[in-house]
Amino acid sequence: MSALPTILLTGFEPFGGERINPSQEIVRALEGATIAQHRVAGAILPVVFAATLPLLEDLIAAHRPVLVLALGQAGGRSALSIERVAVNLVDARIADNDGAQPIDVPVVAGAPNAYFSTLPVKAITARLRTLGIPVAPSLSAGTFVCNQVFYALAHLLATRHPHARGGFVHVPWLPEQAAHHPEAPSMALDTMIAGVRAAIECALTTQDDLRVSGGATH
Ligand code: PCA
Repeated sequence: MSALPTILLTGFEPFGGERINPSQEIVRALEGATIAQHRVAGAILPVVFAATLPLLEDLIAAHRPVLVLALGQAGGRSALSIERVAVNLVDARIADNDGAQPIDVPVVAGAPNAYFSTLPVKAITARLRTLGIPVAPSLSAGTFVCNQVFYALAHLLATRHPHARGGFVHVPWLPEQAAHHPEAPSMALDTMIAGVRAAIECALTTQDDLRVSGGATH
């Protein structure tokens, strides 16, 4: 086992009729890497509502990460989306990979309505922009399995692992996926990998987030 502290990086299997999921490809590329004296452990999650919470619990227990970054595909977005808010709400527009389509139920009954990312969202956005990587802070991770993972992660960290930090980044389609969705934006895999690596490095080396505007008027 490595003596370096661990970062847990998660991605998802393909869903919604796609044959690939860029988040899975990014995890495959970065697992085993060393970033700012930390070792990256990777895991691929199923796009299944029922599986996410127990799986995350097991992964955190096994790796004891100091930082968890979860990744997911957001087809149609043009930039890496650094998510700020996880909501305690599931409202599935499509069925998950197990055929389940829960509507208007909480991720964790009785838990807070929302959690904020504990990663420095603004600093990460600024860093990636300097590197020439399309990026934007995002105020909604949706209400599907990605938001569920983000919420479950934030809840687990807040209630059981307060010293670990965690957040979520949505990534666009890869060009080979966008080719099947006319006019849809995409991003090259190498750009995504560079962006996620820089986001992790920034999170590990930044304690206080930047106080710059990154909000939305609507
Ligand atoms: N994206 C979906 C779930 C899995 C993924 O990669 C989402 O945004 O909820």
